[in-house]
Amino acid sequence: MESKRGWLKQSFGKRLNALHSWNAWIVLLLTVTGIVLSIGAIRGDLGAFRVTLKQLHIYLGLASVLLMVLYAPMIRKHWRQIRARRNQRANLVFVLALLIGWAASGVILWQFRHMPPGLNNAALLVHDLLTWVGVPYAVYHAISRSRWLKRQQRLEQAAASRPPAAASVAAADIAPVASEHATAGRTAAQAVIDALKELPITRASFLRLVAGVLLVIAVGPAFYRWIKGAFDTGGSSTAEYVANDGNRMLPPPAPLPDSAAVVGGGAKGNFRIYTVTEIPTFSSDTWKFAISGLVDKPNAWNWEQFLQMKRTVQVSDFHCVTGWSVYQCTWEGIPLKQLLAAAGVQASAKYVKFYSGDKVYTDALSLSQANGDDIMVAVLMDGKPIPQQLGGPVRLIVPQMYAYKSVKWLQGIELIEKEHMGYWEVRGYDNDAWVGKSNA
Ligand SMILES: Nc1nc2c(c(=O)[nH]1)N[C@H]1C(S)=C(S)[C@@H](COP(=O)(O)O)O[C@H]1N2
Ligand SMILES: [Mo]
Repeated sequence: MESKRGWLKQSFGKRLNALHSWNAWIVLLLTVTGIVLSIGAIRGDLGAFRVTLKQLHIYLGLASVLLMVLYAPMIRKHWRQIRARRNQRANLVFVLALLIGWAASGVILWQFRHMPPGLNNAALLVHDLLTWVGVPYAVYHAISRSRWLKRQQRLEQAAASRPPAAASVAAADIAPVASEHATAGRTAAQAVIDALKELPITRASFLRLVAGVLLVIAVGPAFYRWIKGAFDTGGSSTAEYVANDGNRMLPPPAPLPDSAAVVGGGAKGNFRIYTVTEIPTFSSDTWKFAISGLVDKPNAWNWEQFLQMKRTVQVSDFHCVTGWSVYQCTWEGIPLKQLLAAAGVQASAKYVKFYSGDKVYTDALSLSQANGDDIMVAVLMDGKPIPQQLGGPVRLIVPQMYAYKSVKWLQGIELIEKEHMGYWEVRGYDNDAWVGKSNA
């Protein structure tokens, strides 16, 4: 309350300046934390840091909302103040649109558990798009409004308003008693010269232009690639992963009729490739799959033996906890239920632990979760062998849970008695990963 009164006691201009610089700092910090969050590398060694960083990013976002709340009662007066400055008005509208868009999509992503996956997907797209546009704009804004550039502009204005000293001295020297005709001629000639001396654009606006062009060159290509991927719902990058698969698994798995016909109609959307290690490469010469632990019949398979197990086909959606989804994937594989039944789960077993061939990533389900009908040890997607980027040759699919449960490069299943916390769960993700189930 005290500080609120203090805030209102300040002059309008002072408050405006304070909001402006707070906003600048918070946008800068949001940019840095946001960009670091989007870097794949921090999924590895810095995994736990990632969860903390996301929390920090959310707090900063809330601070940005608070600034907008403080600014709201001032907006009318501010708008009137800058009535004559079209650039400033345009800047204000643009910046407010950016901040509101970031905040609205950010709140959805923050509260993803209470939101339908489709909305999360849209929010992530908007959040990313605004970042691609807004961050270069903020950099441009910072450069073009920098003190240094402002000083350049002032110097130029001062120079322009000064009389051309050299020219008048010269005129006085050469023609101390000029005829009227000569004076008129001289004035006309000087006007031509003066016009030639006038720069078509000022130095300051030239520097602004250079900064703008450099920024477009710097981010343009990456932005274009992002746009192409983000708005392509036909899974073109998925097709690319299939075409460039580094795994050598022979023979390739022969798809069942439903799989070959792609009964789901083809996955809608693109997967983002996530890994906490280098992407591993597998060959059927050495690849093995095993189920062990508290089971009556532990078993290990090589690729050829593994392919002899009975498979089924299912169509399901795939949701990542960071907001993106891929819809209607046609998966073919061995239902986990079937594997568990064949292995003979012992009464003491309570959890099913999954091991990735990357030797780092693990996750687990309770036995009752693991017996869900749609949980699959998948070998094909949309009729094609799962490529290494997407977790092939074999990955787990748990459609109704966030995809951090869907272990890529699955090679081991172990029945255990005590609960196991997976890679991301240890680093702060919720062990309860049901999609859309809100748990406050
Ligand atoms: N081995 C392994 N499995 C993993 C992950 C991983 O990093 N390593 N990431 C998980 C997460 S968080 C998601 S969203 C999905 C991503 O699958 P994709 O890379 O095929 O899109 O894989 C899950 N399984
Ligand atoms: Mo994820």
